[in-house]
Amino acid sequence: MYLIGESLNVISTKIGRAFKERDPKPLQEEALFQKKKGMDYIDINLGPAKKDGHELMPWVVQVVQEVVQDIPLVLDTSNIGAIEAALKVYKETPLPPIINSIMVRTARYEKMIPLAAKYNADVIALMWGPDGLPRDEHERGALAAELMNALHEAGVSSDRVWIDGLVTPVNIQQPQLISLMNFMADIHDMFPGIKSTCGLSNISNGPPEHLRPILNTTYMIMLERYGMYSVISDPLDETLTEIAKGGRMDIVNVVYDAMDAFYESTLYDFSGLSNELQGYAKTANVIMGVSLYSDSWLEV
Ligand code: THG
Repeated sequence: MYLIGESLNVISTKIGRAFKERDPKPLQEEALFQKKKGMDYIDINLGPAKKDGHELMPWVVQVVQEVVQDIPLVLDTSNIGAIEAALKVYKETPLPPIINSIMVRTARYEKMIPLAAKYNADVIALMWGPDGLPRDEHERGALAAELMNALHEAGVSSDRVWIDGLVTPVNIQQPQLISLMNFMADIHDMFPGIKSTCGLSNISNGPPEHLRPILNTTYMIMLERYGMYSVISDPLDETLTEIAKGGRMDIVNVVYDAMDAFYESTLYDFSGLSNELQGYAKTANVIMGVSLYSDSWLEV
């Protein structure tokens, strides 16, 4: 599982201030920190950046590339001009940069796809359509077909595309999490060679802060079983990173057992497990809708 660090992000107070004051130091420290933590890519998230994105994004890219040359960057903003300005100054990395993201809206993708072709960038194809969030895996599939068709026509091959089926918060849209798993099960057959990613931490947007890591990690394990290629994740979460790199098979196996019980409609008796492992089994059950979500799901 490849990891894309999420925390070079305008919503962090420290990073937001550094963006505004054009202070390179916190950004370079963050980039070096993410490298040390084993991130394979660094997501540079400006948010909408409507006013000055076209100046800010290339500046941030240059500042980060002064200290980290071997990690490819993910350009995360809805400001198309900002993305093009950054691609113009981008210093070549062993793997290409990624445009984050192209939505399934004609007027936008017609402008963005040529950028990917011109600058040889990979793209994240976000399954966000004209009506917003797709309702189920069939709508996700239809959106993917439309966007992939446009990408292929422009000469962007499937292996340059990272499909993002959209992760939603567990406390308000739990059924969508199953829909995303079903979508992941099909997408790699629909478009051989395609890559995939997602904003993993979206799942725990809302639940209490201290419970976010177990939700993020459990869902990552579930998605990886369906072929998820990468996740945008929190570099501070060491257990998550360890599992992404192949460690903690004890946790992985418990989540798999909970999934198998769900698909076989049997009851998973995890009472003999350690407290830690029981927590992962309970969390898997909440994600699959076997148990109802509440902020105290680990205690029941
Ligand atoms: N898909 C794609 N790109 C994305 C997303 C996606 N980019 C943005 C987002 N979703 C993924 N990145 C984040 C970054 C931070 C958080 C969640 C997702 C987050 N941060 C903490 C918070 O808000 O509480 C901490 C912020 C802080 O440091 O203060 O939750 O879905 N393609």
